[in-house]
Amino acid sequence: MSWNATVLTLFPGMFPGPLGTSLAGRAMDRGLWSLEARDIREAATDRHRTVDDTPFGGGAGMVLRPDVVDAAIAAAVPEGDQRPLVFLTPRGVPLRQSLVRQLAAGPGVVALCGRYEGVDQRVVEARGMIEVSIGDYVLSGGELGAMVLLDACVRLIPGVMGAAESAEEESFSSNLLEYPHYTRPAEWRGLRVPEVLLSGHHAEVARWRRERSEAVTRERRPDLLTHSPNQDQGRAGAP
Ligand code: 6GU
Repeated sequence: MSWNATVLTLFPGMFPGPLGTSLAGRAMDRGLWSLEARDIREAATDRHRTVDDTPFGGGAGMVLRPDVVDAAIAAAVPEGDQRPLVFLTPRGVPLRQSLVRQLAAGPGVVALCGRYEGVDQRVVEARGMIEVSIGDYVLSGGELGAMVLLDACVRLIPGVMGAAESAEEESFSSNLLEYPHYTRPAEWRGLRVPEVLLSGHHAEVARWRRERSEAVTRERRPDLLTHSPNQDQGRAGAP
């Protein structure tokens, strides 16, 4: 019973891409998760294999047709599949670690990558998709967003990370950014590592790190200090 990702995309050749290397790639080789990229175009029915059309109401760009997207999902996802369907789009809710934790704890994910101007909203709603964005900038498609989402989930699958890289202390477990890190040499180009880190006083080290975390969070991400931890991004339509 491993964690399974299905990606629906017009560019299946982009996968696994970076997910086939490093931590995620090794975890895939060990059978801890799997990735299947499916070409949305295979669900087109006309002889030109059309997947998109012009937007009702006018405007630039093209919109993926609901019938084609629905057929692509039906072909890729077995009846009764329990995996949530995530649509990667710049108009989605911002991806947060709370949603990553929920998804990583489940059976996997089906990720729909938008291209062109978007996807007909009727199939997004009919399929109960969670619309997710990875940040406040515009990408040319959802594929890189899907890779970001999958990387974030895969590293939380039990057995993927060693004890060494355990997720306990990291940024967004605590709603604080991480403290700065240092290693040898203790002096480099005349720059000393903060002395407290060389002191061997574990309580003092912990206090210093906490203080540095709070300071950098106030400076760079004051918004993180105003929410409570574990804000939820539940499944659309779920109780
Ligand atoms: Cl998920 N897709 C696209 N196309 N642009 C984005 C995004 C996703 N997240 C932020 N910008």
